Amino acid sequence: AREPAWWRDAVFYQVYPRSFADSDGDGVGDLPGIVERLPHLRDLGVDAVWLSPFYPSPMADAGYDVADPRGVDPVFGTLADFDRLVERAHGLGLRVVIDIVPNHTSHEHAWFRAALASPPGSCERSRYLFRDGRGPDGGEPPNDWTSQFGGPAWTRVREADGSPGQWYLHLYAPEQPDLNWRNLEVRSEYLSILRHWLDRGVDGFRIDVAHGLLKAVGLPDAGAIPQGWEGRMHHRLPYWDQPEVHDVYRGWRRVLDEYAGERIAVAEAWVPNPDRLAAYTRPDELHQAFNFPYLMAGWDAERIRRVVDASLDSAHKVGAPPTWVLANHDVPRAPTRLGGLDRALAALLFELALPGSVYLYQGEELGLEEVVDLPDELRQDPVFLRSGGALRGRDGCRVPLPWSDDGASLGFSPSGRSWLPQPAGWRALTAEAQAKDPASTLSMYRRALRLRREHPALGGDGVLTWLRSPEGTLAFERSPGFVCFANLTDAPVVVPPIGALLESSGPVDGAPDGSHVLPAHTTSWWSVGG
Ligand code: TEU
Repeated sequence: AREPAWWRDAVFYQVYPRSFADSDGDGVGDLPGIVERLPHLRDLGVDAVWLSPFYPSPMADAGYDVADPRGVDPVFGTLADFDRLVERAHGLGLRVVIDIVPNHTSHEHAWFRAALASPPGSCERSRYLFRDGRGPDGGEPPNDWTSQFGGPAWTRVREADGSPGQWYLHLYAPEQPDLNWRNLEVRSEYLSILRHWLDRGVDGFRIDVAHGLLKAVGLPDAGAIPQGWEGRMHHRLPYWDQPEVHDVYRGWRRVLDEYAGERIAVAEAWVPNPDRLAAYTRPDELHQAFNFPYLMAGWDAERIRRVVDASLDSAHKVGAPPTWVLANHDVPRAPTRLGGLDRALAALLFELALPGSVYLYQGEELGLEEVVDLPDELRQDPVFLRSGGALRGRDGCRVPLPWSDDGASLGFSPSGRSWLPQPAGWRALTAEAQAKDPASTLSMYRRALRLRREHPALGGDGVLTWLRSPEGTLAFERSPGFVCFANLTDAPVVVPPIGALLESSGPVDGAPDGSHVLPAHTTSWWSVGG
């Protein structure tokens, strides 16, 4: 039988460059720092690294405001550093996926500067979404859309003569003007950007805000927005998930397929409806989409089971591998979000046993919690800054990693500097300390990833069979000979004598009759039959 393509069951590890490892002592992580720490990823046992943006940027949104999509920001290093990173990663058997940000550019991108310097109606303006305002003198925004970071999604510019002029759309910060994907120059520019990085050897792309590129014709008002993730399940906002966005990805897929070695793309699409999400992964579009419905399911047996079933069903319909994700640089760290490290580790073992592909976020292998007590004056996230502090924002999951006992920044930087302070408790959680302790979170991750790679039932993106299990628990079987049993309740449960214990996120006690007791909030893996 043919081996399944590498990405169908791959484990990806997200590196957030500014917080991973610093090589030059400025307190901000960089590409040479990542190169030095690649052996950590090899030892962890992941298949691929996904790098968040490292492009030249004024950093209004931590680099998701890209001023030059073909370069490397000096704070992160040089293009030569990037080439070395790809070469070294490949040498260690790790693939490299990079972030691509097509929904918007930085306001300092050459195109946006040209748009500001050009008159309404010009070709330069038509690469973005400039519109006249409503109301007397055009003083009101063109429609009712709001920014994801709060406030109107429109900012008014001054025209060349100094008079108040048109408005431009920004679904995120004002420093992130949205591109006009009905402009053919925008489309060909991004194909050229893809080729630029494919030619440098990257194995794929993570597409930022993949569901946002196309806006409904005429930019109609959004009206009342249904509340909550579930509420938007059957609703379509005029700026998210427009059907025409799929044409863009058909074009991208043709470019990816021109390159040898299965280059892939994964959509960051916050689409609550599993079928509409899976549409991004039809055979002639992207390879994967982040499974945010799974992330949003929390730690609830019924909800998780429903999401798993819906995800597998939608994925199988389009022939794509499902993905599973518990953490990234935008959401509170899993132990905090789910209500404890025990739950986060149980959730991790659960997702690693599911068919398909898994995305990990740096620091989850160390069991890091959300840092909730960062001083306000150090916070940099526009979510925090633009809400005047009302929202805490995403800095708490972006604190630099603790590597060793070395210096004030726990091995993060040779100077001991760190752009955000690390909690004192992280001294006990360094990668170095955990590597020596078989009972540590890191050791469990390593064992689990090795087992996932070696166990014949755990590869591929095949099927699972649910087993009957007590309320508040989830049990499934994968063939040949593997059972995953998760206890999501607050009390221990008895697992019948099903086989030999392979791994567990908590201590499992055996009883004389061959059954086992699984503590609250624990997942275990079993070898059965044969
Ligand atoms: O995020 C897209 C997104 O919509 C959310 O995850 C966003 O972070 C949240 O709504 C804010 O409250 C992507 C990136 O992952 C994120 O870091 C960027 O800020 C955003 O796009 C804009 O590029």
